[in-house]
Amino acid sequence: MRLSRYFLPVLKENPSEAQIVSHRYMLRAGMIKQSAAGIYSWLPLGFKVLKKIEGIVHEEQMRAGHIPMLMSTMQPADLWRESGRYDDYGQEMLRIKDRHDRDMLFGPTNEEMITDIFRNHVSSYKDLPLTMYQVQWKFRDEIRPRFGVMRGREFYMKDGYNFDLSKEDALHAYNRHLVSYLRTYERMGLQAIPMRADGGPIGGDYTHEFLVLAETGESEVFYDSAVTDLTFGDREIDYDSVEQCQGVLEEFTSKYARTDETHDEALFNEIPEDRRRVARGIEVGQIFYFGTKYSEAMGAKVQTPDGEVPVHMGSHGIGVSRLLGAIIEASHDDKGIIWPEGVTPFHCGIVNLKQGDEAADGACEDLYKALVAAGLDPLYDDRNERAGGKFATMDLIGLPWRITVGPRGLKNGVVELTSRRTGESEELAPEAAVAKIIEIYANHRTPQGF
Ligand code: P5A
Repeated sequence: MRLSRYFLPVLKENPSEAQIVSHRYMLRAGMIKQSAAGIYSWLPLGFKVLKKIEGIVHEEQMRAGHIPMLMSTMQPADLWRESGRYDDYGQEMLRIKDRHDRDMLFGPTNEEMITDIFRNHVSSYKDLPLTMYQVQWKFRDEIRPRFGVMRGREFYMKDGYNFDLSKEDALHAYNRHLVSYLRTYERMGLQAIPMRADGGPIGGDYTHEFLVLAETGESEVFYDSAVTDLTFGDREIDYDSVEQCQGVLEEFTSKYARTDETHDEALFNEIPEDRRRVARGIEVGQIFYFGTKYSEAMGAKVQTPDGEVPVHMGSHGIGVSRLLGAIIEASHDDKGIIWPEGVTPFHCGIVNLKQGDEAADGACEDLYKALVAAGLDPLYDDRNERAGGKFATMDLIGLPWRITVGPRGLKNGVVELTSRRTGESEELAPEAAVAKIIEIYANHRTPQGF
């Protein structure tokens, strides 16, 4: 993309409504525009990152054997009357009447709808196990929408649902989700710690939240600092293996790590004092096993050799739009965002220090074309602007790598390659800079962006 033809409405001033750094930078970098409290339009740069995150989520879900689909955002109230949640959900549910005076709602989650699909089409235990998921807009009329996309009213969620014959099978699905979530967050450059949590309105008392530690997080958390030493890395895992998934779950959840709702002071005090941590975190996902809560209420049963039984279920959510905020909270400095390679909107920036200079323009064009030919997505700042302004924009929007091209360097046959994270630069031939960028992204293969 050439910046002169892109839509990147960068703000020079700090927007007064933004209380935390991720919200401030998302507004300043022209990523989102609020349309009403807690409701946002995704401008091109924000949309690109949102789709990268969604792409990683899809890849990791499908790797775990889960099946993508898409349900409607509008739901009939009757489904929720069957489960008993229509009244329970209260003011957080956006209720709408259609022209025939029928009660509808904008879905805050989809347990009822997927259970309805299941009971209509599945009747034999031979069709189990089954896990389907979607990435879809949700609406929750939050009492206090705040911090931009972090607590929105309209937000983007990956929500998945498993159907199993027994509790044992459903717990394998639970463990499999825990493993796939660990991989998912690490690919986004995040450490998200699974913590024992509370089922809330979804239900079930077997549930973990995934938390990214951040001072601006809305949840208070208590943990053994040893949990922060754990990383999943690039280990191979067989998602069908009960033992392997169980092993990972035990490794990542046996140390004390809990949200305030489930915190137990006596257990916490058993941790050596120098390892006890009380901190704040951003909840970027949650997994649940709730057994037959919905299947019994809604008649989702399967025929087995021993008769008809209700299926065991769980659901699993990732806050896809919230993740943008979480990643920025975890990765920024006072000049702007620092995107991890896995989710960056453009792979690198190209800054032309002297637009209109024949050598500089030509070198930038060549670099741009070579990167595109390698399947990469560079952002070329070809505007007729001062170098200082170009650098400030690149720093704000946070591309992890920048190639700077100027007539002086070109006389010596070099351009400058700079890391946004460390600020370190090296001079090298343009072809070598391209080769280096290609090499960097060979290890951060991300789904095709928009
Ligand atoms: C699991 C999937 C559920 O809704 N039903 C389907 C289950 N879980 S949850 O924990 O309530 O939500 C899943 C994740 O969505 C994100 N999230 C939000 N993101 C932005 N704004 C909000 N208002 C919001 N509410 C929830 C969180 O990341 C949460 O973990």
